Amino acid sequence: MLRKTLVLTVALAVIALVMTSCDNSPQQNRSVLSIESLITEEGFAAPVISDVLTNGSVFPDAVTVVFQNRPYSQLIVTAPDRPYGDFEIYKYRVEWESTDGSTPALPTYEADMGLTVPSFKSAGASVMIVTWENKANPPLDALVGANQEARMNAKITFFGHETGTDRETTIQAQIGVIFADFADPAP
Ligand SMILES: [Ca+2]
Repeated sequence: MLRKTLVLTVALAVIALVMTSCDNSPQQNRSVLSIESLITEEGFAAPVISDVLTNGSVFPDAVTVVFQNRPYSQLIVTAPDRPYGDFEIYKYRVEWESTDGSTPALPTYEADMGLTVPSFKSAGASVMIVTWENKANPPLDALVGANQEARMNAKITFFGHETGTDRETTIQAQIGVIFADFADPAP
């Protein structure tokens, strides 16, 4: 009887150990990066209203992303002045998917960025998702002067690492974009 109990206890201990290791932080970082908000330049959640030509000029479109860096576990206590635990975002990639069923997706765009998200804090940046080249070339240039719109989904992947490690961490967000030659504001 005693023996059975002992075996059961050992088995439970093994399960607990396995669960603990599964529960370890993603990629063994001590912090977890999450996206607090992703909004348009006008301050809306979505979609991005992208005018392909505005008063005769082509302008790129950006979104504002805010990241949050919180410790993975309540048990982890890092001194605020310790660099380890901060996140550095150094690159992002925009991949497009057509959602109107006819317009071909824009080419993938990648750019450098430099944003530090301190431990226990939030930090934001403006990132360009639609470039001047995108609007000056097919399929978007065909929308100039046309009474037509194109809809796409921008999947944005941010690349970063926790300070003190080379381990790459990625985090994704997406936002819908409507392209058209919208009415221009008064110049
Ligand atoms: Ca316009």
